[in-house]
Amino acid sequence: MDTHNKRSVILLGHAQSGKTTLSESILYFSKATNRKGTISDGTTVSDYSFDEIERKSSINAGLVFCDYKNTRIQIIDTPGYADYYGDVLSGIRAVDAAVIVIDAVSGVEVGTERAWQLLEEFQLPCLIFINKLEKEGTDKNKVLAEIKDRLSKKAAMIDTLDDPDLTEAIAESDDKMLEKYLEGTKLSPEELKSGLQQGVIKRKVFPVLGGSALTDKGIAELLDAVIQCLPDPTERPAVEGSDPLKPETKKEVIFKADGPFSAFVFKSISDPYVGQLSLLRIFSGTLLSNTGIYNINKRAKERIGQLYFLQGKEERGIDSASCGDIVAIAKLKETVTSDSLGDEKNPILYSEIIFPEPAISASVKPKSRHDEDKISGALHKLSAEDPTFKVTHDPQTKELIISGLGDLHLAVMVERMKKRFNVEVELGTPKVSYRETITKSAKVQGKFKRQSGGRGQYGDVWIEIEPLKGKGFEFVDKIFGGSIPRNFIPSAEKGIRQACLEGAIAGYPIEDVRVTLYDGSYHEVDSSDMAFQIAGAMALRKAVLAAGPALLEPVMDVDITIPEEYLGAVSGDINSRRGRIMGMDIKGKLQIVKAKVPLSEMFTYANDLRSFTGGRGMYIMRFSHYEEVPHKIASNIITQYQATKKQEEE
Ligand SMILES: Nc1nc2c(ncn2[C@@H]2O[C@H](COP(=O)(O)OP(=O)(O)OP(=O)(O)O)[C@@H](O)[C@H]2O)c(=O)[nH]1
Ligand SMILES: [Mg+2]
Repeated sequence: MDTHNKRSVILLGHAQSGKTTLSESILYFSKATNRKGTISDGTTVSDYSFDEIERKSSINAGLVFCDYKNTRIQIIDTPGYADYYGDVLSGIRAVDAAVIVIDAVSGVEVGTERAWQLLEEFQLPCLIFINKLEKEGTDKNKVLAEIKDRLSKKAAMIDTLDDPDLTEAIAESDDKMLEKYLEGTKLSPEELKSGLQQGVIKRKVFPVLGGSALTDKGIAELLDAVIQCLPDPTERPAVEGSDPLKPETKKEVIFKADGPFSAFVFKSISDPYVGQLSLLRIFSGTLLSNTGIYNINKRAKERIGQLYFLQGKEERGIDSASCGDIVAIAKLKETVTSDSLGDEKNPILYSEIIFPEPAISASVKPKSRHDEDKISGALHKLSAEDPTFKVTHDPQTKELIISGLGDLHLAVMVERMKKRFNVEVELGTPKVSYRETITKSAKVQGKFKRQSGGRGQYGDVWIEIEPLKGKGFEFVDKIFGGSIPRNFIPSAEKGIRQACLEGAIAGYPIEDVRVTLYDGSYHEVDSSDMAFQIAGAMALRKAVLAAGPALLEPVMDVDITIPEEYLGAVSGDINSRRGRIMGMDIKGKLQIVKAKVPLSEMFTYANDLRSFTGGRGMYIMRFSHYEEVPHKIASNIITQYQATKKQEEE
């Protein structure tokens, strides 16, 4: 296929607006398939995985393509739910343009706005498709008005080119035309047509079309608009590349099939039959099957086998691929998502995909003891496929923790564990990693003395403990005059450090203390390394109890983005979680609330925020600092710990 006859689009929009059905309708209409699948039967080309069929909603990006009017159109169908946003961020890096799908009944929704912001960020051109218009009572003009109000004034229906708004928008995209237009000269249909494509590419015009993916209405017009208004791979907006040796030096990518090879790996999937598949977008040059490539990030050459076009789950082998193509390669050894591939002599490095930080965490436990070994292997495989899904081991609480973008995301991973790896797990609220500390100084003695036939044990230390805010732990040796022989001082220190790890009041590590060893005594025969370790540990536990012990908890920085009308609800809720509001920011029509909130109060926040903002609120969270737990809450934690400890001892 000639480079000028290629188009690539990503379908974006709110969940359930009809993106997958639209991709299915396009495939059927363009005769890429001879039977139209449906969401209700679970037979669409794009939503082929077991969990997508079960949930009747996309979870991963689906790649499909068709040939229509001598043009190859490659489509990435993305999931609309925010929990699966990772694939939207990868997919956007592979295409030249987008189609935003809007449900005619619901109009512009949160997911529509999110898609709009993303396109603005990447400066990609787009068409807008109002879907479900066969439904009674829907009105495309009403939706258009909403689009103009909430997305852009430059949105216009393009069924006729004489809409005054459209003419104006087109004229504004070109200085010459604008001059003519302002002089009152009418633009010719040819001028309008060519001006339209330039206007769309420059994001000065956003063509709006309408139809129904369910009844295949408006699909012909949509495909015509994709061909006429959207850029081919050589006309697309610039892609930023850099020199790998001098990352500050920007490098221009020249989009042509006979130029040097340059491509970006935007996603990896594991296929049950062919194994690992790397998905890449070729920006320049040509690649042949069964040759080699150069990975710029790894500075390594790799052999490649067969190249494929993907039609949903089906891999179609091809001999070569070139500028503008989105293709899959099996079993690359070194290459991972976000790597750049290219010419060793003239390498272009593309920037890494920036994924959102996980918003929600849960602890995982296998339902059966036998699965304990399998669980972490399975989780690591899942997280290798999905950069927004993370697995960590908390050394403090000894729990395995999974984190993702929302509760749906975690639930999907639990299902995959079961279906793909045959491991059943239970999710729980993660334990909080508290710390113990002290609030004042104390001097105590730790004395360990045992006489049990034969050789006895004797160790005796005096220590002072003081608060040392934010400094962790410090040990000071102030033994003068040999009250403890020098070789036993490291023993006492070891015992003290060990006791710090185990905690004195609730089993959490002790931090922010200075311990000074200043006196003690010893026995010629009975003193030993072990006896001084025990004496040190005893002294420390006693000292903490005497020094006004306190519990510290992790406090998080939380940035909450919401429409203004939820400001009151969000602030009230933050207060009820023992949080403090630190400031506000405005981002377009949205409000960002910046707060500090204890982690222990944030475990259900993803769900709570979603429910009281009707899905319109978003937040990000990162660790800020440790802070003292209020007395009442602390004493509950301590009592609980003492009770379980007693139980364990009995
Ligand atoms: N009446 C009507 N229903 C439609 C139309 N298009 C899609 N639907 C229905 O809307 C629901 C969602 O359709 P999908 O194609 O899965 O929507 P989606 O945008 O891919 O959804 P996510 O992948 O979850 O973001 C399904 O029940 C479809 O049958 C349409 O044109 N008219
Ligand atoms: Mg879908």
